[in-house]
Amino acid sequence: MSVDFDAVIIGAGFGGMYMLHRLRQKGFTARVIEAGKGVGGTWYWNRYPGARCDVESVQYSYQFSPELEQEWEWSERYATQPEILRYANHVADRFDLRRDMQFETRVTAATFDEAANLWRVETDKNDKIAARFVITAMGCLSSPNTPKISGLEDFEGPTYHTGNWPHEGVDFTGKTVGVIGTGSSAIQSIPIMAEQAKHLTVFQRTANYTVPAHNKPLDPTYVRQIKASYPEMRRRAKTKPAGIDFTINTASAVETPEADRAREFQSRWDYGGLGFMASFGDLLLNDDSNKLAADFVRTKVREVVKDPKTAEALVPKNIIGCKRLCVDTGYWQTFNRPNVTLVDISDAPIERITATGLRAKGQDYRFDALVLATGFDAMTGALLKVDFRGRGGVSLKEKWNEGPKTYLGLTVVGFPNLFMITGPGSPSVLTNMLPSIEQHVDFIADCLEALRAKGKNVIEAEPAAQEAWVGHVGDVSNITLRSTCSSWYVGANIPGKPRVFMPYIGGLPAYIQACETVVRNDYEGFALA
Ligand code: N01
Repeated sequence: MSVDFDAVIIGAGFGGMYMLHRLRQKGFTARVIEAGKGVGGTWYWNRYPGARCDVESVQYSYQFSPELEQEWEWSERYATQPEILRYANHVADRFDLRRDMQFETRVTAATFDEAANLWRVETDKNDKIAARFVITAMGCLSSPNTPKISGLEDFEGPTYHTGNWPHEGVDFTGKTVGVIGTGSSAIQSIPIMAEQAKHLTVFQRTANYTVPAHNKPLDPTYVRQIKASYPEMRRRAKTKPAGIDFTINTASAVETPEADRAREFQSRWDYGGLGFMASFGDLLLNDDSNKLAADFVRTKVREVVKDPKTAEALVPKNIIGCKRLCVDTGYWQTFNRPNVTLVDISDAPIERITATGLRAKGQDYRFDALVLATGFDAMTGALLKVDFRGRGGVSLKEKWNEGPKTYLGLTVVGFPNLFMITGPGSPSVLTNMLPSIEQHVDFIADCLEALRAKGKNVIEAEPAAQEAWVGHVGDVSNITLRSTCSSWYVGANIPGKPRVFMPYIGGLPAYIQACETVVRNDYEGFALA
């Protein structure tokens, strides 16, 4: 039985683009199917004001091509969404990727044909494609969550979701705006929207931790130094749990003398960014250490926000690092503006959306436009929108009824020849996504090449190997405080979603080692046929 392509790749974000490039280099044929009109994935959809990456631009970039590294010029410490999208388009042009991409098309179903050992892929444009392998590159945060608040359809003004922002932009000048949510997307967009809007009302269910970005234009001397030593920086980054090259202090916060501790927190704060969580080695392991870091940030809120009642509402109450730490520019300062109101809804959910705004805590709020900064059905949401059917016609949805189970976050028992880039059970969202994506793509491309060399055309995870990996992912997550609180990491933001800590928290170096051992032992844990 003939195949149309060796592989169908779903998604033209950073994962899908590099996957196509690597497969071509190895002589495989592939077709990328992408729902959007262009490349970029996350950076194609998340166009809300203020969107930028919380990993520094020189690190949030591909490393597979030294030429690309040298020729691309990042302009700021943290790149904006438009700049990252320009980079994605540059990569697509430079490596001539578009000729194997089909845009404005959604994969709706993929069924494994056991007789022919291939996948039959269907799209919303009525394509029927036969491919030996299917590789998902759909992103971990790509299925926007619109909460089921009653009356949402009654609102007469425009409603925007940060994860699916209009491409032409939105001008809030002279408008009153309501924002639901205070996660990373909200924390980045609220300061910009507040500058434009006549009045901004922010509805906050959970106060969040945020650290200043101290964003700035990149100094040409610094860029020259980075470019002269890119391989060393990338190598160092791969030895760090998050795949980001920053200094990790392994000392315990509680065991460090108070003055030294305060100095460490303050210097991390002054430097800015996600490295704050690396101030001490036990912030996510020891309640008391976590509280010391949390209290440091709580003090900062009170120092910045002038109205004591608003400041207390903005003080985060849960553990620091439970949710992904946010990185902001002027977030708390925004609440000192006369045109911004914070409504604390932590003790009572929004009652309903109305034609003119919303009703919360017995009070009606009116606004012209509503912004939902309400996040995503993370890690499994996009995957389960496709009707994947493996052996015996069993659906992935059924298989993951009690939460996702994978071998290495890459494959699933009963779904031969299906690979996931940054799937649940891989480090993905707990790391710098770019090096994690490249590691997965290289693993998959090498695997396909090894199969070809062996004259095999089917690879499938073995049940015992998957059980062992799922057990390991669970065991390491139980060591950290992160698994003890509610976040999208455990699916807590989606009503009815099984509570499972989805990403692998053992760190990128441990994960790379696990994958390398599997390859060295001739694809241990996989059955080849
Ligand atoms: O989404 P979130 P996000 N009523 O889930 C609230 C990445 N990211 O889009 O916390 C009222 O964090 C919800 O409240 P609560 C990053 O990994 C990266 O902001 O559930 N409120 C919360 O405040 C991040 O972690 C960058 O109580 C409701 C908010 O909506 C991830 O994307 C930038 C509600 C959702 O916050 C997701 O961030 C942006 C309801 N019914 C995002 N339902 C970078 O810098 C939800 N909420 C790379």
